[in-house]
Amino acid sequence: MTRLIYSKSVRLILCFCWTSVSVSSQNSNSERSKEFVGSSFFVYQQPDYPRDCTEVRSQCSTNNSSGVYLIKPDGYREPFEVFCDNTKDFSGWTVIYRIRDGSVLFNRNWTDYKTGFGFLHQEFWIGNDKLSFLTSQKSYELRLDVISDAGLSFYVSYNRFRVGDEYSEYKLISDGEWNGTEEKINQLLCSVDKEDVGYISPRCSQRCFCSSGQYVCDVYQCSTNATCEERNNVVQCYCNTGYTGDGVNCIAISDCQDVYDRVSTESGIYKIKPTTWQGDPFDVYCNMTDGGDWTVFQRRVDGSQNSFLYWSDYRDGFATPERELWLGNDKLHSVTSQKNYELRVDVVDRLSVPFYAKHSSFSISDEDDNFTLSLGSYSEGNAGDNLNHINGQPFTTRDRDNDAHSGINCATLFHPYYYCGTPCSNNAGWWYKNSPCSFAHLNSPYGSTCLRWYKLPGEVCIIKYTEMKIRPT
Ligand SMILES: *[C@@H]1O[C@H](CO)[C@@H](O)[C@H](O)[C@H]1NC(C)=O
Ligand SMILES: *[C@@H]1O[C@H](CO)[C@@H](O)[C@H](O)[C@H]1NC(C)=O
Ligand SMILES: *[C@@H]1O[C@H](CO)[C@@H](O)[C@H](O)[C@H]1NC(C)=O
Ligand SMILES: *[C@@H]1O[C@H](CO)[C@@H](O)[C@H](O)[C@H]1NC(C)=O
Ligand SMILES: *[C@@H]1O[C@H](CO)[C@@H](O)[C@H](O)[C@H]1NC(C)=O
Ligand SMILES: *[C@@H]1O[C@H](CO)[C@@H](O)[C@H](O)[C@H]1NC(C)=O
Ligand SMILES: *[C@@H]1O[C@H](CO)[C@@H](O)[C@H](O)[C@H]1NC(C)=O
Ligand SMILES: [Ca+2]
Repeated sequence: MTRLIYSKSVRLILCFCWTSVSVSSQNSNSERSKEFVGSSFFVYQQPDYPRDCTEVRSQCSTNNSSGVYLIKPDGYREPFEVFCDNTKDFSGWTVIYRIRDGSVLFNRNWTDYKTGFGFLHQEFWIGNDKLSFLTSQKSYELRLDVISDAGLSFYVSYNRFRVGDEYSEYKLISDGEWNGTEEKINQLLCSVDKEDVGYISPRCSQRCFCSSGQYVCDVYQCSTNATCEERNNVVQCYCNTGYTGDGVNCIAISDCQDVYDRVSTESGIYKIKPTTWQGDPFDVYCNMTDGGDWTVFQRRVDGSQNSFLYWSDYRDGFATPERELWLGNDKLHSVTSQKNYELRVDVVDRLSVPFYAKHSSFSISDEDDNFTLSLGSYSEGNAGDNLNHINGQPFTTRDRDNDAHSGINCATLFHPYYYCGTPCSNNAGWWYKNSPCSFAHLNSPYGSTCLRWYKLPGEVCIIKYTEMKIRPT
């Protein structure tokens, strides 16, 4: 930790010290000055006003002294007077502000700051409107000179300085860097500005704040899972998507329990990154009812998504988290390999009567093991246990028959006189066994009698809605 002390006595002295801020065009070989290279100094371009003090200096002047000159920045309606400082750094500085003796009041309203006030030879503010036009022309360097009457004299410079227009409320626009003495400007702000203002340096290397008149800095470093950037005008470390924290410490959001605990208790779509997941964070729907924490991996609502799909589709997932979805067996495996999860299945019949079933544990193995289902016992609900039958079964799709039904692929099995007298085909990926392939067919075609939960009391023939989700126990 670096501790820099700026004593209160210096703060008082600052009130009487001499400060000025000036801007200078960084590129003295600008297009415009090149026009004059090789010109005779008899050329006198009266209507062509210099656009800043750098141009004043390069316009064949016979007198290079500091003083008041007329300039007219691009786009500004008329020329106006500025004070050009030609004493420092080989000159060309346009002075935008000076405080010297307290003769001019600086506590003023917006309009005054917009138009400018004071006297160019004494104390003044050039005016935000002029400053905006002036600094929009080229790349400008800002230099702040401070001389205390104790003899302390220093300056800080900023290598790209620009002020926006009135619509932006004259926002300070800059992607530049303070040169070397960044500390100094902050010490100043600490002295004259309000206390306890946190400040993070542009590259997120330091965090500083004012504490009882002392300027204190900490080492500040982004987590490897965070990025230093500006959001809503605030530069700091921000955790990458899929992580949460203050930017210095970021922890992965590994499932909807982490979302509930650290991000939000609202149901919706969130990015998660299970600890064993090598890829980018991915979207899941978190259902925060029934105590929260539920990571949804299957839902049917309207048949908008065809689910008669292939091994790779079921492996990678399909459809959209907010409507119909299959999260994907790879992702489901990576989520369920982190903690112990329980399962909840919701089934709504065609008369809109809701049923549910819970199992005490749920996980699936990886692709090498064909996403085999490991299910705990039926623990709660009113929909009945239709899943224990398929516990321990690998996953089957139309193109990968891993079921226990010899000679038949349950994923494509046709039932001529099946439930409710209407023929249908399973036509879905699932953990099938043998005869019957399964008592639950939650991925089968929407609207057909094959989309089914066998032991559902009441109206069994058509299911309107299903959702399968897990949460840590
Ligand atoms: C004014 O400054 C320019 C650029 O530094 C220099 O070439 C010129 O000789 C100076 N003129 C006088 C009168 O000092
Ligand atoms: C330069 O201008 C200043 C005031 O603008 C004047 O006092 C000074 O005499 C001038 N010098 C020359 C060499 O013209
Ligand atoms: C701003 O202050 C000036 C005096 O400094 C005054 O004339 C002017 O009316 C004020 N404008 C507003 C909008 O308050
Ligand atoms: C900072 O100032 C020094 C000396 O004035 C200069 O050599 C250096 O290039 C400057 N660095 C930046 C980033 O402006
Ligand atoms: C960043 O995330 C990875 C993967 O989640 C994790 O292994 C690592 O420890 C994290 N780094 C830090 C500094 O937290
Ligand atoms: C969330 O889960 C509840 C049951 O816990 C279910 O009734 C509801 O339909 C689900 N909501 C969404 C939007 O998935
Ligand atoms: C996975 O299924 C394939 C055929 O789809 C089979 O060849 C392979 O042996 C199965 N793997 C395991 C571990 O059962
Ligand atoms: Ca088979």
